[in-house]
Amino acid sequence: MKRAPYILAMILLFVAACTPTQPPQISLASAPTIEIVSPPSGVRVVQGDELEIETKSADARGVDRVELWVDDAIYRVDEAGAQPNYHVIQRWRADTPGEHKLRVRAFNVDEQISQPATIVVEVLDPSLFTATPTGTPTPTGTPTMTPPPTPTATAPPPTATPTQGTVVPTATITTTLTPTPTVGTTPQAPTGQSQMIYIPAGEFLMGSNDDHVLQATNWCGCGSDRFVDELYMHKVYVSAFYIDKYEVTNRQFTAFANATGYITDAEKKYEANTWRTAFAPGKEDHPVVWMSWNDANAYCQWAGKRMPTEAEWEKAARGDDARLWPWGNEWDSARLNMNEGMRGTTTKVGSFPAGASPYGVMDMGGNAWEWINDWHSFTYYQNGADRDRDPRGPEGGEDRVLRGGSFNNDIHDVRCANRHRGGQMGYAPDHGFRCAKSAN
Ligand SMILES: [Ca+2]
Ligand SMILES: [Ca+2]
Repeated sequence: MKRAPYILAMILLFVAACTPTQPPQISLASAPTIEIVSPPSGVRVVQGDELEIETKSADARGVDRVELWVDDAIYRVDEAGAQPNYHVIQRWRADTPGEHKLRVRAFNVDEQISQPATIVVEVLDPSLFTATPTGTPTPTGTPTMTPPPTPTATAPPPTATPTQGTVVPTATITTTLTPTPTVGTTPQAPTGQSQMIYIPAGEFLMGSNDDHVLQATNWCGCGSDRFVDELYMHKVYVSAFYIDKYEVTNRQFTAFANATGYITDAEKKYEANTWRTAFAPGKEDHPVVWMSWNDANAYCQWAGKRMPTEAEWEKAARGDDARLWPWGNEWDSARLNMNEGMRGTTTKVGSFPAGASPYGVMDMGGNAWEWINDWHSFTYYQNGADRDRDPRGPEGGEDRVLRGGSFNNDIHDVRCANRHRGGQMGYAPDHGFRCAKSAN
């Protein structure tokens, strides 16, 4: 039977000749894209400075994460959480003088990888700038070296504008002083006012146990590194506080912007998309999105409130029985706005009363991600000395926390215990917030 392989080969050749070859661009075109918006390649920084690397990535199926590589070693990874368009500002400390190659690449939810975007950064020895003038020209003679780009991350976060003093008293806060759950009641559409819900003092179970993390990892089909920051479940005492019943809406943010002239981080960067472009007619009572942590902080201060701590947010979302989602432990995608609903956008706040938390707080799962006051740390649940009583997060960090998932996200992202993170100047089409207030 020597002829059989020969005949088979002829058939294959014939089929190959008749079948048009697939152009390789097909697979490339379906991969995510990424670009480095700033700094430009060739930028010079002084050793010890932090450099901000701003990237934009896109993929129709959702960008899953962005990796920053420095000189062929991975430096950091940012979770995008299935964003069609992901904007992130990563920071790199320039500790070693010389030329460094910085590369970023994006992964989509199907683990397809973008072509990397690369820049070269020159890190300058600080002694060049501290040396006493000797009258001789500096070796390089480039006067542009002296003012290195100062990372704006070290600038203090914008505080409420000077008009705050006159504005605050007019902020309308109707506080619902009902400590009893209001589950199942028809949500009252906010009309520029902000209802708050009282969360009584007491302990609750914060974080996840190993089973929860394993379950989330299985749903996700990803690595458990995405969930290990939820470990371990621990008892936390939280003093009484109020939290907004709804995410802050376009209507409310408009009142703030009109009263103060506040410009969001996305607007400062002349983004094509901002909260204003997302605010289509009819979306007055949708959560305001494209928000950065700074934007959320400025609004909450203006409203005479503050951002919630991570412990406050999680307690308001899941009560004291360690449930997975605000309504309980039975998955039901009809109880919230997440990606199984295929909406691709926000919904009016309070549209899912069956998804209310035990205290009656709305949209704690899905709709918009919510910025949290605290810095993010992977180990804070494990090693914070004061974590068990009104924890306020680590003293500092690179990222702030986001909670709750959005219309873009999956079953594992919208769990009450899920923690997400982002630089405080970063924003995205599904990043919003709500405010809180201490009860005393
Ligand atoms: Ca939400
Ligand atoms: Ca997470």
